[in-house]
Amino acid sequence: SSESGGRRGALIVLEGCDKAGKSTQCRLLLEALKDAGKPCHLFAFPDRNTEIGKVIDQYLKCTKNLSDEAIHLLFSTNRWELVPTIRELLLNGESVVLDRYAFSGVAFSAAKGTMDLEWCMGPDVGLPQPDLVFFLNLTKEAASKRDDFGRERYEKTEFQEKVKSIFMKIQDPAYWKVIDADRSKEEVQKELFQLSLETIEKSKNKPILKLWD
Ligand code: NYM
Ligand code: MG
Repeated sequence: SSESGGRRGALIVLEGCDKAGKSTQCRLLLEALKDAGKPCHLFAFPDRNTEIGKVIDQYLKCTKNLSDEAIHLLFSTNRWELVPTIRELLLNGESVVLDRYAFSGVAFSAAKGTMDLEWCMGPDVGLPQPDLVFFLNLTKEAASKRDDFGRERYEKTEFQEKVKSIFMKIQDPAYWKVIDADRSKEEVQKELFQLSLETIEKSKNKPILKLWD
């Protein structure tokens, strides 16, 4: 189908701090959409299976050190390497659900305080713009009741607070929806599913826009 005329799928992103329940909700959302007869695919960023993804995995596990700039660019490249696949699916009428995207890229990097926001956004300018971003918002109190952080880089309460404040700064009301993630997983799932169905309907005849362009 053509870029402007065809009936495309929707690009739906789940974002949030660590422990917000993104991966669980992504899985549940995919199942629900499939059960509703909506063709869809799930990808997670970072995609740790590619060559670049393997380097990112080592960095996150602290078995490899890289400069803040270098790892930032690798996270972005890890998205760009999947763009042809994502575009093809969307133009083929299939929806794509992403567990994290460029917003995590900017929020986690800018929270370090060594790179400014604009610089962080640069490499991701022009990525396919999501039709909907769910920001799974967990209060500090609710977060503290969940399982402890793992041992990966960035998994510290104080750092996560900085990350959250940057997420709030870069949100665009055109596609950003804050979801109360303090509720049960069933309640959250129901809301994500309903909003996703609406977005899939509304996006069908819209062109794919470019992020931060
Ligand atoms: N992360 C994720 C970044 O720092 N930049 C990015 O561009 C992306 C996509 O990687 N703490 C961080 C956020 C997480 C970590 O993500 C691993 P996950 O979803 O736990 O695999
Ligand atoms: Mg994690």
